[in-house]
Amino acid sequence: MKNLTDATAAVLRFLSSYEHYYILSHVEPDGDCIGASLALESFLKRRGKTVTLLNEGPFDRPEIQDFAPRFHTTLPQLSSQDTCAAVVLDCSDYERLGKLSSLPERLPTAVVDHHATNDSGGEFALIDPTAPSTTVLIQLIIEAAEESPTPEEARHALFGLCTDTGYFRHLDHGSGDAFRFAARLVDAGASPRETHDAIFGGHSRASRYLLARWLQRVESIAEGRALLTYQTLADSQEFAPGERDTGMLYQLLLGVRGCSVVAFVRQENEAECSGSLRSTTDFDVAAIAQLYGGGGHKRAAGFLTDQKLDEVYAELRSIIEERLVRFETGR
Ligand SMILES: [Mn+2]
Repeated sequence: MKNLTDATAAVLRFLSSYEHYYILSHVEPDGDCIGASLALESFLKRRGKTVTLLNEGPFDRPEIQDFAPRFHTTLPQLSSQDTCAAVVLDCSDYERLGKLSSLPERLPTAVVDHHATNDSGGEFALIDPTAPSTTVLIQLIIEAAEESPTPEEARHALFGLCTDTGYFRHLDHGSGDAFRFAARLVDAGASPRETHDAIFGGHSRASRYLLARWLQRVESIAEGRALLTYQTLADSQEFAPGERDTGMLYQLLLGVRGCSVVAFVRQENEAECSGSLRSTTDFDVAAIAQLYGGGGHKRAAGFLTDQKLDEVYAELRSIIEERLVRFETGR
């Protein structure tokens, strides 16, 4: 990670300067932005501040659903604007705040983030694309105040760190920092076992049957180097209320010997299909998502299209097959 001493001190100064803080984070929240929001809320409160947590939602992911009642989903009425400020977490640009995106423009704002595409400058920006999670940056702020996180803060921070690193599975050589941050959180009262259960447990039985359906349909292309599957509208109706553990699908399929690319197409409604792609090599799935107006990262990308399910599935199959051959022969 970068040397963040000055940026951390500046944000800490910002967090001392106002009475009330609005903490905002990206739509479709995940464990990192929720964990970062909750850890920061606790830290500010014990320093005598008041806090409003904001996130548009939806709180679809099972591991964060219990926290949903603590978040306001719509713009608050600002009363004493002079003593209020905003902190935007885990969010590469304000558009990703959804309906709440106008709030930071009306208030003094600090930004804490680890997205490479975040170009927010400003005096109060703590941004490090090499940080494994936003919660690690919140931890830095707490530790810079010469305080240890409370057990509650440590739990929320480890929850975020484990979410964004896939419980450390996505970390590669040179990621010792993540473990040093984690070690201090465990010393401060967080439990790796409870964190694992919180992130990976709690699924409905129907979600396991849906997983079985996806697995039964898996099709192998390019001699098993890519695996494809899909979900129809009828599946969604059969396995309502539709909790989807696609993370487990990717993990199971990418764990198949020889497989390095996974594609999943889902019929969202009568008019639209979504596609999700994962890769474990330099094979660029974002470039494929972009063909459908989507995007993402080289190894994880997605898109939404108005093409029919069988159409987009067949098309995706031949695009992946063709590109995999080109990728492997280096042409
Ligand atoms: Mn994050």
